[in-house]
Amino acid sequence: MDITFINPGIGPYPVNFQLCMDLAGAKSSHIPLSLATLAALSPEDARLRILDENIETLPERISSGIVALTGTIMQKKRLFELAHKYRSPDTVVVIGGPITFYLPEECREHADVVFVGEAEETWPRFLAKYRRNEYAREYRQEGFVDFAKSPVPRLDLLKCDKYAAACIQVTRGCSYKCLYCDVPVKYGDAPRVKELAQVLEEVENADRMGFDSVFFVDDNFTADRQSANRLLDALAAQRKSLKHKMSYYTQVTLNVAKDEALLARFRMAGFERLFIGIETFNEDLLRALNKRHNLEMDIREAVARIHAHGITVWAGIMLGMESGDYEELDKLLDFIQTTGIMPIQVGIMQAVPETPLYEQLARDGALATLPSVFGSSTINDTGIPRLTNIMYPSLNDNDIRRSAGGFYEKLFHPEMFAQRIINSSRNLAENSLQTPPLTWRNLKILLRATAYYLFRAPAAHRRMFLRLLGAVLKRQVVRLDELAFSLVIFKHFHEYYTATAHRMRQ
Ligand code: B12
Ligand code: SF4
Repeated sequence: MDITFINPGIGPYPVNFQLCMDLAGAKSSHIPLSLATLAALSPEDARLRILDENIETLPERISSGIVALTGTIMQKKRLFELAHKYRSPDTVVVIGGPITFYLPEECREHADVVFVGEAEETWPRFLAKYRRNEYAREYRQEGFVDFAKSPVPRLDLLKCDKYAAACIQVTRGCSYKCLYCDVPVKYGDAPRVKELAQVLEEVENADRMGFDSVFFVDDNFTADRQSANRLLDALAAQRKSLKHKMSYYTQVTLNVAKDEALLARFRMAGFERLFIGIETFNEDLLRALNKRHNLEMDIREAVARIHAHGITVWAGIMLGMESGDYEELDKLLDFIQTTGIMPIQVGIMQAVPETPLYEQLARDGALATLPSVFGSSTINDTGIPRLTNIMYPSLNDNDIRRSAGGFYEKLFHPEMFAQRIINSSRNLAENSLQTPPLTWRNLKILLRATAYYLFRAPAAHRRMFLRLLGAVLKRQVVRLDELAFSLVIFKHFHEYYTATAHRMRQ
């Protein structure tokens, strides 16, 4: 049995860092974890290969066996092109991944078999049937799989040196019910957790394959607080036995700030960054979105506390949650600047099918029909024809475009960015005792970034770089590892959001 797993190419998006991979010394930011997991679920005697168009050129033809494509909605166009290209009497094309949740019919038109949902149970079932040539057209996971049975992903089949970071998934599901979020719907509201020993084995694998950076891809890493504590202690204990000085990051909720012991554990385990859906500083909106866990303590204090543990706060920010919000954009900008959070995903709210928000807006007749555009303005497969599927009574698309475009430009203006780094470092600096030594890899990144900013970047960016260098000399910025990282990602954010702002104005 021949199986070729394929991750279709994708353009730049806010958090795939595609426009700064040259500085990071990689081709793509993260490994395609789903494909490495599916490979581990395939029979031992199968001939397997994983191809990722984001790091390599795909073959013109695949003459036999199974071509297994993964994809998100943003990959739709390329995904379907590849499905057509490889479909033949001797090749069975199958499609799975997040896209099939929302567009199963469209996927069915382009593939021989479609998988909806988690595939730990359905993939082996399909392969057994495939051997006997009696497989179904669709495999749909009913309920949720026993996540403890998800196997150790086959990193050995990936070209690991082409990626900046490995991915490991520890939990699935989240017990909060933010109005706009599809995670509780798709993965359940009772978090399922992988065995601790397996997670440690996955970290060892990543280390062995040469990674020094791991994204724990859980939607809410601390959804099961007890297991999270146990894992963090185990990761801290494991550090010494690893070849690389691992740097970790993940996604959590803002209320982790209430638990100083938990934050200390994150730091001891080697977590450098936490991605948090801050969304807005407007408390009424947070309540309306059922995101009360962001209000369990003062937001500014919560951010400062996380920073004080030497951990950078990466933030998701949502615009356009109600008509009045656009007038508040200057206040939002001030909030972002003074807290020193690093906004990495800034998008206009859209309603994702099956979420409580979607149901509510559908009932109110406030939904525009945009079949495959939802999630946030940054989740779409059609450029930006309309910015949101939510119809606001007092805002039209042009207002949104103007306000959001201007906001992006200010937010990622070099001077604003530099000031933000200095502001966030104020608190990080307090914890300079825990400052990790600059690794050889970070040093190389810093050198590459230095060469870029001095010799190739626009003049305003060079000035930003020199200002930050001055801040290092004055010891306003002490975390050189984080500075290297920020300088790298600025290139991506600036290019991405400036281009988006430009498109919005057209
Ligand atoms: C890690 C991650 C990333 C990483 C790495 C992406 C990568 N290299 O693939 C980074 C940070 C780069 C990223 C970026 C973005 N991401 Co992202 N990301 C995730 C996250 C948190 C985890 C994905 C993961 O690895 N899961 C673990 C694996 C094992 O699970 P899985 O992918 O679901 O695969 C299982 C099944 O789906 C199925 N399956 C998957 N593929 C296939 C294929 C076949 C043939 C079969 C049979 C089965 C199958 O089997 C697997 C095992 O059960 C998900 C959220 C989530 N909970 O899944 C969002 C998610 C995939 N991302 C999303 C988005 C929107 C983005 C961004 C556009 C965000 C932004 N605005 O910039 C960008 C751009 C996307 C890109 N690929 O470049 C959306 C996709 C929406 C959609 N419905 O299509 C998700 C679902 C988040 C959400 N809830 O909205 N992302
Ligand atoms: S937004 Fe985050 S906290 Fe809210 S339900 Fe989704 S995963 Fe959970």
